[in-house]
Amino acid sequence: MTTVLTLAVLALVAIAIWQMTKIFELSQLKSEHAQIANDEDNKNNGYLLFAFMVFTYLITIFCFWKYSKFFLPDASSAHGEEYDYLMLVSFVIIFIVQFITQALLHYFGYKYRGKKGNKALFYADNDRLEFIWTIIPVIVLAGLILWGLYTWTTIMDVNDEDDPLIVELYAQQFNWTARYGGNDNVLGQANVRMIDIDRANVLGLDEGDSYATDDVIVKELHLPVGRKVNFKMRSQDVLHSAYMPHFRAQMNCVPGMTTEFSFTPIKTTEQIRQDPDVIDKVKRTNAIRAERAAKGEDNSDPWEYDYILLCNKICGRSHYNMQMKIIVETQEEYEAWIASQQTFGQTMAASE
Ligand SMILES: [Cu+2]
Repeated sequence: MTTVLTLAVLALVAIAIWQMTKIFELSQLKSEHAQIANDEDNKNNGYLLFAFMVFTYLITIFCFWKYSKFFLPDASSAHGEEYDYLMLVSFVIIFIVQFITQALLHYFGYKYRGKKGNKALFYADNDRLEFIWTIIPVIVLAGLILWGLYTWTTIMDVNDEDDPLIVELYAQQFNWTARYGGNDNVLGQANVRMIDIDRANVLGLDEGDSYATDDVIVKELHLPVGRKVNFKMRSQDVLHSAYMPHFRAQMNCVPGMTTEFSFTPIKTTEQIRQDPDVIDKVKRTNAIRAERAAKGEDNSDPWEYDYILLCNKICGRSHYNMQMKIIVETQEEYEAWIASQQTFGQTMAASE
């Protein structure tokens, strides 16, 4: 690393000296070798401008064609649809505007390139033109911002309407733990100071709190489809971020406080696996894995598509692997699963 930095510094110093000598030469005003652009240079630069525009358009089209298969599938949460739509409309507008303005910019750069004897036209102002190019962006941007603010406040409104399932997401370097409120759907009090690893009280639940006794602590997040979930996020050590891309959900987990996010899953894991884009992605991935298996390499087991909770704040060395599987299932499947889990009270009793 030090070697790279030293080389970089040396290279930069060399460039600085080279540039300084050039400035010095230019200041000498030797007309023969003066580095002032002539008609030929201007023409070349004009063509290069055009070429650059074609290049940016082509690379954009190429990237869409080649990489759009890596996009996330359609949103699996109720609010996600609106969120995606807002994003799509914003991008379409940006694309149209950038297409027109970049074309004009590069075309005029070419058309009015420097030519000997050419004189710039002095054009004071045009009120109507200025009015048009001010008022249109004002209306479009105001519309987008208002719509965005409305969507934002709707998404960020965490309330207790519609009997939401209460789930705690607990972040620590470098894993996730989930906690359900149990039969009463109320989370018991908890604090990092009450963590007792020896007695398996990994989340620091208050053993004296009757609400905590029936809490269920798990390493895999199960959610019933169609029911609103209110997440309460905590962190044990540093800033983490609970990121559930398929549900268009993300919320920071901050040590010393509880943050919240709420969404309703609308597609089960089984349903998302039937999505054509997902089927295609699984096929491609498993083709790579089959190749690996043939060569006897690691990481070659067939892969199944799953929802996932990721950490989206670089929180330390193993941040990249801080994840938890999310399973969205029917109400019956969910009930069967939660009933098969041990409660906090049972775990504590077992550790006595
Ligand atoms: Cu993290």
